Amino acid sequence: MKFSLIALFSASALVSAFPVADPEPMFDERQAAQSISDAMVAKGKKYFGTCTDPGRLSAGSNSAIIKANFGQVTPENSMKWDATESSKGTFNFGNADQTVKFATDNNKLIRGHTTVWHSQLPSWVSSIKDKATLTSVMQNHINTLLGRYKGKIYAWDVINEMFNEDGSFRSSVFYNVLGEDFVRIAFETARAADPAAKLYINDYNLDSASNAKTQGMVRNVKKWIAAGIPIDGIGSQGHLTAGQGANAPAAMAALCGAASECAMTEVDIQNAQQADWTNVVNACMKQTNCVGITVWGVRDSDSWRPSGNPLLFDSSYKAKTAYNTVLAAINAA
Ligand code: 9MR
Repeated sequence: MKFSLIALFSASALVSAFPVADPEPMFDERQAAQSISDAMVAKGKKYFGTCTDPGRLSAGSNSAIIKANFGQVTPENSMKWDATESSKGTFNFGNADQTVKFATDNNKLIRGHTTVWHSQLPSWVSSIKDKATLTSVMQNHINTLLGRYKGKIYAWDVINEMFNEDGSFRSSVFYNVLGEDFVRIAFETARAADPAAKLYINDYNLDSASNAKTQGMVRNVKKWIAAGIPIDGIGSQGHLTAGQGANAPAAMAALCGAASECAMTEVDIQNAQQADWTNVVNACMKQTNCVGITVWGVRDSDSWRPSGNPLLFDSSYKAKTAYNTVLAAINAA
């Protein structure tokens, strides 16, 4: 008796010394009624996805929500150059491996993001001045990333954000040292490294068909594909603000007409009206070669730009009206 009282006391002392987090809400309370990814697949699309990474996966209800409601993940930061090869030839795949493991364990498609990008690029790369060095550095980086996950990645964003707003080529170490040829080098290397992966060129502000940037993307991708460069798809990131969804269907029609497939890759909508979400869904549903939509995060408060609550789940991980609007638009398509 004495012993068990002590045990009881020590157990409660332990509890108060190390308070455990409040139990998570019941599954039914926080989950939306139907998976938007299953709804997409039922309509012939491949997925509805979100970005994530280990820090998110181990926090709150993110894993549970991704498992239940999404069918694809994009590593938000863990596959970027600064995360994977911060010094030349020394690779770090800790977080990327964990994200890939979560996705494959849970049957989620993966969009690899991203190999050639001017941002989050270590200075040892951006300071390279000669063609031969930069070519071999790009080839080694692409080979190492695509090789490591060969056969596990549905699509790679091989090149990210290479256009200016006027449709010309952005000044970056890649363009400045190699000229337009960096596009060929990147895609040919990627194709050889993982022949099964769909190879994408990805960008933002492709949200209206009349944007010079959208037109520059369309014109150049058609030209590159005609020249034999192995580009499979165009990704439109879709970082939108209220009202912009209205232009999405025509923009996707233009982009999807330039490559064998297309996708909306990083969607978030600040201060969205419900019509914006409906329009975004329709923009993909109306193009037979649009394979899927990815939102850039699970809950509003974890967004890279949380103001204007741009995502589908609120800060308490509850599915928002936006989630149900998306679901209804998919089911109605
Ligand atoms: O969401 C990402 C954020 O956590 C990073 O700090 C940021 C750094 O540039 O990148 C964000 O993701 C970007 C994506 O990789 C490419 N398109 C724009 C996204 C939002 O900035």
